[in-house]
Amino acid sequence: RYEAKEVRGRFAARRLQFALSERVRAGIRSAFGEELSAEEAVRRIVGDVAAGGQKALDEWSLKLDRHATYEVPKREWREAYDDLSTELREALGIARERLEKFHRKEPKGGFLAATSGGMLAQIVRPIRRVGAYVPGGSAPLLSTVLHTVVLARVAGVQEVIVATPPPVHPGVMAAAWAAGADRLFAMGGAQAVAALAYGTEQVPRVDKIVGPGNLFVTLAKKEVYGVVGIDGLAGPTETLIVADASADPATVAADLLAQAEHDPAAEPWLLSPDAGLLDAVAAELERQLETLPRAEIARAALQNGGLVQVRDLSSALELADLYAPEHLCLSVERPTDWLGQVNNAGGVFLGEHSGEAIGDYLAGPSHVMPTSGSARWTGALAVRDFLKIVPVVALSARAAAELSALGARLAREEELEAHARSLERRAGPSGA
Ligand code: HSO
Ligand code: ZN
Repeated sequence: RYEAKEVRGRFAARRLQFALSERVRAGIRSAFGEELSAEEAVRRIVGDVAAGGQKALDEWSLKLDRHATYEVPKREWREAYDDLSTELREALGIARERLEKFHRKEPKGGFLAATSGGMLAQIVRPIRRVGAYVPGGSAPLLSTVLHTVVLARVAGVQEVIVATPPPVHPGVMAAAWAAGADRLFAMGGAQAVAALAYGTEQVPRVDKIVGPGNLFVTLAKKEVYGVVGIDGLAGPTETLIVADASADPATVAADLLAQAEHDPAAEPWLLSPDAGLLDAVAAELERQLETLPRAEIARAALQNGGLVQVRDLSSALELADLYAPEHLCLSVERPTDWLGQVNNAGGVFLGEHSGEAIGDYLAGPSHVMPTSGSARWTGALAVRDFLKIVPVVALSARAAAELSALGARLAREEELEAHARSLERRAGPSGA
């Protein structure tokens, strides 16, 4: 329980952090035989796989995941899909359709501007081969397969490769089938990211890696950026709920716990001007935790977030903007009225009906959203993340003549004589 002034500084200073738990520290010690930072451990794994290919990938996988890597043949995905209950197949199918429908609405065209001076255009091309990382350690996030692969498919990516830690949960295979992925590799962690970035004898090298992951996956994405593209760096998940007296405390508590159960490092926050609501939610949290299977994780996560008493909704929105949450949920009387005040959020969930957990599965937008304050400069995963914008220049002789003389002036000011001469060859009868 906090006052607004107690969290303001924290919200403003927040950034992606790579804090190591004692468990992870011990894991590194036993795998490397020495005390290493996570960054150094990841650098070694990535370097090894870059140089050693498949053999290095398998060795690191055996050492860290206690499983060899393998490719799951498509036949097995289909079997896994066929083995699902009719109800589950229906849910997957509708989730896929709704993702597709939503993301097809995204603009993905270029433009063409024809003038007497010729033609200028932007053409848009899909990235050729993409790797989607799907976390598997803490929970088999089969929805994440849909929430990455479907967008790549809508963008027109030629080949979509899914990587997920071994052993692969059948639900993840089934989701790969439902989403229409091309290949599925049982490989996880930094070694999987390195394999996707550099390629191995079995894993083809991709052009961009998307999707969330743990500390090692995230550090590896940072390490291979430049060799391949990445969508961003994901930290622990987070939700910030702004609620007023009209909110149902049990629903608010349930929403906070839904996010909290992801990760002991998750951050669930509730901001409200209503002290009564904060008390009621606190009581509800305790009550609901009693029967939650992942209560231990959720309890730890609740320590990272908190219930914050604010002066009014306007100051709640201001604090929310400072925090730049992955999910911003407005459980207030007239939620739409506040949308104009929102600048920094991965996704916005308006009103009590728009539960964030619905967004996790089948509202429509991808649930891959910016965390750790990166909503200040980037948005949720979109079809655009799988597209490249390529400008095209096609000038007429007349336009070239006009522009070249001007260009030559600028080139000489930059002390680039070869540029000036190249320009002047096109500068018309008086120029050349
Ligand atoms: N809330 C997660 C996504 C997810 N939840 C997948 C359940 N499954 C992303 O913030
Ligand atoms: Zn979730």
